[in-house]
Amino acid sequence: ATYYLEPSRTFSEFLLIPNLTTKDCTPNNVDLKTPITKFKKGEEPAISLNIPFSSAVMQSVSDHNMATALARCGGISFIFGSQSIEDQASMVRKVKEYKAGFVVSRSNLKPDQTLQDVLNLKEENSHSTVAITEDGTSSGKLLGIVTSRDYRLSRDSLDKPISQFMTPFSSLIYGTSGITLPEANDLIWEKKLNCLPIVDEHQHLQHLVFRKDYDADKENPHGLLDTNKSYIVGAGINTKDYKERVPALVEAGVDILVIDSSDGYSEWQYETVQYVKENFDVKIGAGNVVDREGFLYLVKSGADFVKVGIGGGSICITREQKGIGRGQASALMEVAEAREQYYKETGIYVPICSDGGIVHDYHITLALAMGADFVMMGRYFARFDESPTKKLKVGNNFVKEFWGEGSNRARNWQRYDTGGKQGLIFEEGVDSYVPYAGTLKENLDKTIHKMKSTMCNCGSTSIEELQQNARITLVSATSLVEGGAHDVIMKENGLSAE
Ligand code: MZP
Repeated sequence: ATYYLEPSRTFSEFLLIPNLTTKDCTPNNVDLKTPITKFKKGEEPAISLNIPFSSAVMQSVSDHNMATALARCGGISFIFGSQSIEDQASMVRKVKEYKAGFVVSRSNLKPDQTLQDVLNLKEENSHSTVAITEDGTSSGKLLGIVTSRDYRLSRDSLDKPISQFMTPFSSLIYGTSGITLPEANDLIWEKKLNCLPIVDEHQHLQHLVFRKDYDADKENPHGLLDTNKSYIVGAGINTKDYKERVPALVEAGVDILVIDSSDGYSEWQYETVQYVKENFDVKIGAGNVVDREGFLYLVKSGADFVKVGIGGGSICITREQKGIGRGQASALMEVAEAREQYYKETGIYVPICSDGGIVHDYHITLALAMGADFVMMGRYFARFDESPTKKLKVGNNFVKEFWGEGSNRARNWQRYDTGGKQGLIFEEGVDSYVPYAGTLKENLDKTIHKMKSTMCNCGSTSIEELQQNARITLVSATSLVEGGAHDVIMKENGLSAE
């Protein structure tokens, strides 16, 4: 055997040491744009993200709703592959066909219809909003709109008349066809509207522009209005049925694939990447690996990015069950070093994704500083309204369900298959709850602000600068205690002053 006698490390064992912060190094000047597909030195990557976030290839995390919400914020979801090919392709299609507003003439909706009727229509037509008009036609007087926010309403709201949930309009502006998004936004402010209906030359409703659409669009180069482009979306595949699954996903418009596996250092992955590269014009990532050898092997197969991490996921029990894996920070540092060497030797930059084990927001910044180009997270996204799972009340707390792909509930045996009997023979993941945390956008904004602020402390206004300049220190167990509140009586512990 070969021995690695240095212990493998996790993110919590490291801290960043501040560098000089110059006056122009402010959070507003920090750019989080990042490549996710390989590119030659001096060239642009085919796909990059505006924020280095991807949501995990998991049933309890990444469906079409999560994918559109995250793409609007500048990140990407990889829609889970542990479902039928048709269902997965249909989710991809929903993201690609997603429209900001719904043309009501097709629906004949009346204000006394229930919220459930409207949500069903919205879902069927891949629209974010439904407009309700007086006579149920697109040229009729606009009474109000129903937006995705309504998903947060309790289940008993679903039978109530739709009129209770509509956002009323103060007025309808005509002649808005061909208008640009910034112009639309100016009108919204000027006329004090909740949103602006965009109509065509026949005064038929095309889109509804909200203030938040404008912000999201500014952040996302794949925005819908002005350009007619669709949101970017990824999908997970496996090394078993890829010859049937990949054509269906490509047909549905997927932008990028990733092979979803707990251990990617295998000939099955090599063959799958080669097959996709030879037969389709679609990007593909591979993984997961935890060392230099695994990384180079997948790069040789033609992978556009490589995913790093075994056993660090919050719901993962692979290390306990099989005794394989590596501390996430150690795995990432070794793979990042191999990537830098490969870049120097060949002039080809292969992005790496740090997958799993992110617990605190600063872990994301650390992962980037250690060489990741983007992170993949499950637990983080599972907590939000947009994840596909049920929100429940347990005791006094709201929670959302979150289960691993290797749990009995997901039964994603292809992710763990090592060429034996088909089916899940033992579990490598658990079924759990995570604390409910609200909407994706509000949480993401906070996380991003923290990251930008940390990057300023480190004197960096881009991920590339952070990777080059970061100074990272290992911390002792006792300095971890020093890092939290200590030697004070916390007020929430029940003591109150007289
Ligand atoms: P986390 O962000 O929740 O810590 O980790 C999410 C990652 O855990 C996923 O992207 C995937 O790589 C991994 N995962 C998913 N299911 C399992 C399992 O059942 C798992 N063991 O390890």
